[in-house]
Amino acid sequence: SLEVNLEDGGNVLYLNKQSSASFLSPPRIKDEPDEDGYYASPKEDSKPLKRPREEDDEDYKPKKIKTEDIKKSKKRKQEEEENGVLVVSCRTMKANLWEEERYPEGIKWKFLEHKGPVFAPPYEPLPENVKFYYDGKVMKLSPKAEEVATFFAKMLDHEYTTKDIFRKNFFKDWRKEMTSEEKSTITNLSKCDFTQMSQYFKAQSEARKQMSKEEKQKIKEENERLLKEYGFCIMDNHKERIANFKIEPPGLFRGRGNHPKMGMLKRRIMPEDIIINCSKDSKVPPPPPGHKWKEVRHDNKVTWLVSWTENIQGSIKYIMLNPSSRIKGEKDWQKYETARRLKKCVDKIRNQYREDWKSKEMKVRQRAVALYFIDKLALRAGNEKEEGETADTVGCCSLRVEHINLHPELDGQEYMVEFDFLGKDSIRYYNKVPVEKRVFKNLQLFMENKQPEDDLFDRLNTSILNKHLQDLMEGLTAKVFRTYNASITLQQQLKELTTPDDNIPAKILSYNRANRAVAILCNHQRAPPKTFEKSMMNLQTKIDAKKDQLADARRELKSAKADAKVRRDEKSKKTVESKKKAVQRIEEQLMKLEVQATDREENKQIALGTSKLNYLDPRISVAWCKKWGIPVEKIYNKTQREKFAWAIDMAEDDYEF
Ligand SMILES: *[C@@H]1O[C@H](CO)[C@@H](O)[C@H](O)[C@H]1NC(C)=O
Ligand SMILES: *[C@@H]1O[C@H](CO)[C@@H](O)[C@H](O)[C@H]1NC(C)=O
Ligand SMILES: *[C@@H]1O[C@H](CO)[C@@H](O)[C@H](O)[C@H]1NC(C)=O
Ligand SMILES: *[C@@H]1O[C@H](CO)[C@@H](O)[C@H](O)[C@H]1NC(C)=O
Ligand SMILES: CC(=O)N[C@H]1CO[C@H](CO)[C@@H](O)[C@@H]1O
Repeated sequence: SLEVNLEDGGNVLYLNKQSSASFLSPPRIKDEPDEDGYYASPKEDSKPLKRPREEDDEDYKPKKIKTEDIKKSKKRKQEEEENGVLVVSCRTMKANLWEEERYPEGIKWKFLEHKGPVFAPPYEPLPENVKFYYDGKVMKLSPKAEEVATFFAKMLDHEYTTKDIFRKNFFKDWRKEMTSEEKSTITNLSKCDFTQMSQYFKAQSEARKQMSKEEKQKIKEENERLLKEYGFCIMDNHKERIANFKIEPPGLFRGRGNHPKMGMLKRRIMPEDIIINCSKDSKVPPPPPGHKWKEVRHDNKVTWLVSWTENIQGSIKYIMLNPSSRIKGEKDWQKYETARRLKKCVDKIRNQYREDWKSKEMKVRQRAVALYFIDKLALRAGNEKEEGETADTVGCCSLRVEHINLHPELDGQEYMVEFDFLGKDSIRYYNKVPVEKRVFKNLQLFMENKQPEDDLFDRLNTSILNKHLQDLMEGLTAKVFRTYNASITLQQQLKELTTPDDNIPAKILSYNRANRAVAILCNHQRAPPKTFEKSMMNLQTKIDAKKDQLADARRELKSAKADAKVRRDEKSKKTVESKKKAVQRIEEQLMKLEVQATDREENKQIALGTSKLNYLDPRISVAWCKKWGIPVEKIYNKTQREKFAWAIDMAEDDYEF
């Protein structure tokens, strides 16, 4: 029997328990002969997997990519040099990547020395005149209880503090910090009045904004001192920047979305929580006076310098090197080299999975359809949850029947699959895509006799899929498909969208458009920033003012011209020239503003950062900049330039992904 759900305009078909897939097929294809045997059920080769909820594919560590690639590149460089091809100078990162001594598999360093972390400043009690009230009466809190109360007070204007879960978690953890007397008095959070505290912190942050130049300079100097002392380590023969040498201060956990742990107390990290990693022959950093490290170890198979376990999720936190460091840069470089290898064998892989759609084994068919989704839709393999994240997010392998709807025909297209599920970071993935007939039919088959909450791919899990990917190509993971597709798409888009005669702002607009095409592909959407409307309005005001200015300038030019016609002297000729220039200049400024507005509007709901940082081979962008004479600063900010230092050094203007 067939149930038609009319709520969605009658478009969506839900199968009930007994329904068979063939009901769903449109008459046109229903009775078609099955030329390849794919319409009949494949062999029941195995029972559906019993599996725990999905694991993270980040955890899946493919075999390392080896030095051969590096050597090959080096050889190619050499050949080019010998053939008289101009080779740009090798600077730091390049030199590091190619020339440096390689260590045996798994060894990350031989010497490591650093100063340990910088701890959050100790708690400073509130001044006497800042009062806390309980049930209308002033109450002096003990230092520990007061500290935790200030965390809440600082967030008072935030929506979080109105959320039930947040309040409940906070109150529970806060009570743990109270004296027994406080505990017996303070029993109802709604009776707590944090207003004075909140006002005090607001006044403080206001005061910080009003600081004098000298005071600001002092803070800056102190930060620079800390950076100089703690911000660098010696790893082998290099002085490297450390990414996050300051430990986060305590506070209340926020979490993304409706995280069940929001509001819980994020404890202060003490030296006794800290594991130090450094080499045996280095100077071990001394713990702060009166304290001890939890442990000092000498593990050169890892790249972290300091680690501890945070109390909310129980996850391990690390202090690592800056992305610009040799180790990070090399990893990044390898990632894109892997994606470039995929480019060479992707056709073969595609042919293979298309064959597998017809397999006699259910397992193989499911794998092949999943692979098709990963390739075509850039879906993630498993659900990469944030550590401890409990939201119901899924990836390709963990898709459930309820996450897709099949439409034999929709929007004038055949074999449409409608996806609707929460992906990584609880971002909704909604997409309607036409798929190949075989994929469609297989999906019907996979959904047969299943409940909405059943697994779509019941004979597949992330490890099986990842293992298969490894067999197809060394180092291949679902992510590599994304990286490959994103990078190649960027390259194509840049070629298509860049107009040689455009000026720099227009070229940058094209670059951003190419970037957006990729971000859309990767589903990197975002809610429009809160400040969006306001900043758009400001920009519009500027544009309007510029237009008025232009009109004035044009009027002046016109009258100068009229004047020159009458007088016909050198002076009025010069005036016309300068008025002409003024008009041109204002026109350019106006255009720049208009381009900016277009860019911002188009960017409203797209987060460019993620793909820029994680999926796009930076050499493509750098090469584009070099080719068109665009300063790299226009497309990468400082952080990004540090991360991509290796690419900025390496890529030439004709680099091809
Ligand atoms: C995935 O399935 C395979 C085969 O049944 C099994 O050996 C493996 O433990 C499963 N992995 C996970 C993480 O469930
Ligand atoms: C907590 O205090 C609020 C405000 O005074 C009150 O409305 C609420 O009923 C109290 N809750 C309990 C459980 O006493
Ligand atoms: C990249 O993904 C898109 C979206 O599925 C697809 O249309 C395109 O063909 C892919 N490009 C390559 C080169 O794989
Ligand atoms: C650079 O841009 C990224 C977003 O891609 C942002 O997170 C970072 O703070 C920016 N850094 C600087 C120095 O502006
Ligand atoms: C993972 C780990 O703990 N590795 C090493 C850390 O350092 C100690 C002390 O040198 C070693 O015993 C561990 O094997």
